[in-house]
Amino acid sequence: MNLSRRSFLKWSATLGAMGTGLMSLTACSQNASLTGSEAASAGEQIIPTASTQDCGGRCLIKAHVKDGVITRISTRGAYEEDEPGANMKACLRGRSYRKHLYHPDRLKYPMKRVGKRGEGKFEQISWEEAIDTIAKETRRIFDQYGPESRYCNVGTGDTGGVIYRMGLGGRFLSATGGHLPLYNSVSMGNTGTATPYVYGVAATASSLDSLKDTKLVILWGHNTTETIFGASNYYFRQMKNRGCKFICVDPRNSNTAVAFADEWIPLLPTTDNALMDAMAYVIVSENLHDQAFLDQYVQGFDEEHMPEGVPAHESLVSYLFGKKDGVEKTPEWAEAICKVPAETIRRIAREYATTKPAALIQGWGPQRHSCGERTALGATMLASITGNVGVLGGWAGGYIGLSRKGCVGLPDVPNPYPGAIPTLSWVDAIECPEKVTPAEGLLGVDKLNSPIKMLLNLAGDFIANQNPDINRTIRVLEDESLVEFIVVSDLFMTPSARYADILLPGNTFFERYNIGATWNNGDYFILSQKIVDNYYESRSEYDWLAEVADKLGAKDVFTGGKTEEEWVRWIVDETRAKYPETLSWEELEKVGISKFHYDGPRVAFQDQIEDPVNNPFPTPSGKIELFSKTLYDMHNPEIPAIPVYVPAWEGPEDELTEKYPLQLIGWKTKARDNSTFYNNPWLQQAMVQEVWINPMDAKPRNIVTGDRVKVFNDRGTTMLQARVTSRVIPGVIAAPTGSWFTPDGKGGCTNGNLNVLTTLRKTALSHGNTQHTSLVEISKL
Ligand SMILES: Nc1nc2c(c(=O)[nH]1)N[C@H]1C(S)=C(S)[C@@H](COP(=O)(O)OP(=O)(O)OC[C@H]3O[C@@H](n4cnc5c(=O)[nH]c(N)nc54)[C@H](O)[C@@H]3O)O[C@H]1N2
Ligand SMILES: Nc1nc2c(c(=O)[nH]1)N[C@H]1C(S)=C(S)[C@@H](COP(=O)(O)OP(=O)(O)OC[C@H]3O[C@@H](n4cnc5c(=O)[nH]c(N)nc54)[C@H](O)[C@@H]3O)O[C@H]1N2
Ligand code: SF4
Ligand SMILES: [Mo]
Repeated sequence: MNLSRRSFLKWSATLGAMGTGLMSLTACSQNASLTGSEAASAGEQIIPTASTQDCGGRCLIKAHVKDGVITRISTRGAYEEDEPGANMKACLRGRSYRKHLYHPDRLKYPMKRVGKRGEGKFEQISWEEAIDTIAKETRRIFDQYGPESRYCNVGTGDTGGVIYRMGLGGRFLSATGGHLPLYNSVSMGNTGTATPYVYGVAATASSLDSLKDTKLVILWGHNTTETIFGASNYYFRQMKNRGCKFICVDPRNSNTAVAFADEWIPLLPTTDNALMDAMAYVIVSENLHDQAFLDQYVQGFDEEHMPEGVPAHESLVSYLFGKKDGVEKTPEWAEAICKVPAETIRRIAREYATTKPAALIQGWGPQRHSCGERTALGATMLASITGNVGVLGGWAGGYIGLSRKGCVGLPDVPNPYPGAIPTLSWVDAIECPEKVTPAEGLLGVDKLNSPIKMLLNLAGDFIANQNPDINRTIRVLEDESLVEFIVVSDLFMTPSARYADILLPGNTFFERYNIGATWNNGDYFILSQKIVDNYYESRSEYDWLAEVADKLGAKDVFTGGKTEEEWVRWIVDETRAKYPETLSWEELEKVGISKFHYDGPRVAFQDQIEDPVNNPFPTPSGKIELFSKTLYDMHNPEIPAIPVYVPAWEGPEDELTEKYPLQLIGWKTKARDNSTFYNNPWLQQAMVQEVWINPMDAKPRNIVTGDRVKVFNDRGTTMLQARVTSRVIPGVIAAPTGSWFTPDGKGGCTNGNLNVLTTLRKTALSHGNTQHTSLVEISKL
C-alpha cells in the first residue's frame, strides 16, 4: 500500500463528497496513482523514466523503487495535463512493465544450441565462452565469405530509444569489416518510397498542433487509440471536443472509429484507390476542386498541365472521365469494387472538398499492402485537388517526418561494404542470392558475391514471428549448411530465439540508460534511466558487443572510447548545445521529460505554397507531381504515373479468390508492441487472440463466437478463436498481429500467428512490405 496520508485524505474527501461512501483501499491507491498524487512511502523512491519500445508513444512513467526492486509503476497524473505531450500517460502496456521486467521466464544466462537448429535445445554457457565463440565465428565468416555474408536483421524491440540494439549490431559489423545492411522500413517503406515522386521528399507530415482549426478529419486506416502515433489522441480529443468531425475509413470498426468517428466507412482492403478515384470524380464533376491551386502548383491534373513528351489522355481528369479506357470512375463504378455505397462516396467527397481546411490523415496499415505505394499516393492526390497541401489545418498525405526537433544521434561508424538489400530480401539472400538483383531492389552493387552466412538478431523477433512466410523462413534456417551462425539476444525464449546458435539474455530499459524519443509530435524526449540491476546474468548488447569488438581489434571504433551511459550523457549534452531549451542530465534525472520549444506549428510545404518562386517543390518539374513522368517512364502497370486504382495481387479481384475467398488483415493491438509483451500475463487478460469475422461470412461456415477455427492458404495454417462481429466488413477477416508462432509440426500455428499466411512477395516500386495482403479461407476446427 504505497499511499501517503496526504493522498489518502484527499481521496477519501473526494469520494465522500461524491457520496460514494467508503471504497476499498486498493481502489483508492489505484486512483491516487492515476491522478499523480502519489508520494513516496517510507524508504520508497519514485524515479521518472520511459520505455524504449517501438510503440508509437513515449510516456513518462514513474517507477516506485524500494530496496532495489520496482514495486509499482505509476504515470503522469491528470493535474499535469496542461500542455501537449502531457497526454503521454502510460497505456496498459506501460502499466504492466513490471510483469515484463520480473517475468519468471526471462532469459537468465547465455546459452548455446545443443540440438538441431530450431529444436529449442540449449545449454547454459559462460559469457566468456559466448563472447569467444561470437568473435571466432564473426572473423571466420568474414574471412571465408566477405562482408556481405554478415547481416543484422530487423529488430525494433527498442527502436524507441536513441541508442537501439539493431543499430548497435550494424555498428559492430561495420567496425569489424562491414556487412550487408537493410533499407526500407517494414513499417512504412511503401509510403517512404512513393511520396517523393509527388512532393520530392518523404517527410510530408505536418505537426499535429497545426490541426487546431481543422473542421474535418478523415482518419484513413489510422488507428491511433491503439497505435498512439505520438500525441495524436491528445490533439484529436481536443479537436473532437470543439466540434471537429471525424470520419474513419477502415475495413474494421477500429477502437479509434469507436472513440472518435462520427462515421465509420468500411471498405475492402486494397481497394482504397477506387474510393479515392470516385471521390475525385465527384469533386471534379461538381466543380468542387481548387482549380487555382491546381493551375499554380500541380502537374498532371488536366491535359493543359502535363509534362513534355507524354501522349494525350494521361492526365487525372482524362482518367476520371474515361478518355482512354472508356470507363468513368463514378461512385457506382467504385461501389462495385470497394463496397462503399455510391451515395456515401458522393456525400464524403462533397464534404471533404467543401470543408476548409480538411485533413485526410492516412495511417500505415493501408500501405502495408501489395498496392501500398498506390494507396499512399492516393491520399496525396485528394489533398492536392482540394488545395489542402501547405495550408494550416490541411494535410498533404504520407505520414513521415513529424518531429520538428530531435535528439542528436550517435556518430556513424561507416560501413565499408557498399551494397544494401530491402528488408524482405534476406531470405532470398540466404537461399538464392542470385535472385537478389538490382531489379529486385539490390542497391550499391550489381550482385551479391556471397549468401548471408551470419545473422545477428538483437531485440527482434523477425526470424520466426514478425517476418512474412514463416514456414518458408524456418525451412531455410533449419538447413544448417545455409546460414552458419545465428546470434539472438532477447529477453525471452521467443519463436525467433529458438533458431539461435548462441542465445544471449538482454537487459531491459529499466536496467540501462537511454533516451526515449517520441515518434512524432510529442516534441519532447525522456531520460530512460537505469533503475535496477541487471536481472541474473543479462547484459546490455552494447557491453558484450564491445568485448567481441575488442577481441577483433575494433573496440575503439565500436565504442568511440565511451560506455553506453557515457554516450547517453553525450547525447543529452549535444542536444542541449543544439537546443538550449532542453534539460541537463541532472534535471532530467529528477523530472525525466524535456520539451523542445517552437515558434509555431509546422505545416509541410508551407514555404512551397507561400512563395513558390523561391521554394519550388524538389521534384523534376518543381511542382506537385500528381502525374510523375519518372513513374510513367517505368511503364510498370503496378505503378501508374497517377495514383489510380489497379486491382492488387491477392486482392478481391485476384483469381485466387476462387480458392481463398477471404481477405485477411492484421492490426496492431493495444495489448502488445508487435510481439513484445506477448507473454505478459496482465496483457493476456486484456485481450484474447481471436479472429474477427462478419456474420455473413460466419453463417455459411457454421462459425459462432468462441469456436476454434483454422485460417489457411497455400503458405500455412493458423488456429485461433473466432469472434463473429459486424465490426469487420464481409469478405474480410482480421486478427491482431504479434501472437507467438507455435508450430504444430505440419506448417500450422496453434496460436493465431498471422505470418504463416503472409507472403515475402514485395511491392513493385519500393520492394516493400505487403504483410496485410493475404487471401485465405477459414473453417471450424
Ligand atoms: N499498441 C501498439 N501500438 C503500436 C504498435 C503495436 O504493435 N502495438 N506497433 C507500432 C509500429 S511498429 C507501427 S509500424 C505502427 C503501425 O501503425 P499502422 O500501420 O497504422 O497500424 P495497423 O494496425 O497495421 O493499421 C492501421 C489500420 O489500418 C487498417 N487497414 C488495414 N488494411 C487497410 C486497407 O487496405 N485500407 C484501409 N483504409 N485501412 C486498412 C487496419 O484495420 C487498422 O485499423 O504502430 C505502432 N504502434
Ligand atoms: N503480419 C504482420 N506482420 C508484421 C506487421 C504487420 O502489420 N503484420 N508489422 C511489421 C512491423 S511494422 C514491424 S515494426 C515488425 C516488428 O517486428 P520486430 O522488430 O521483430 O518487433 P517485436 O515483435 O516487437 O520483437 C522485438 C523483440 O525484442 C525483444 N525486446 C524488447 N525489448 C528488448 C530489449 O530491451 N533488449 C532486447 N535484447 N530485446 C528486447 C522482445 O522480447 C521481442 O522478442 O513486425 C512486422 N510484422
Ligand atoms: S508502451 Fe508506448 S504508449 Fe504504452 S506506456 Fe510505453 S511508451 Fe507509452
Ligand atoms: Mo513498425
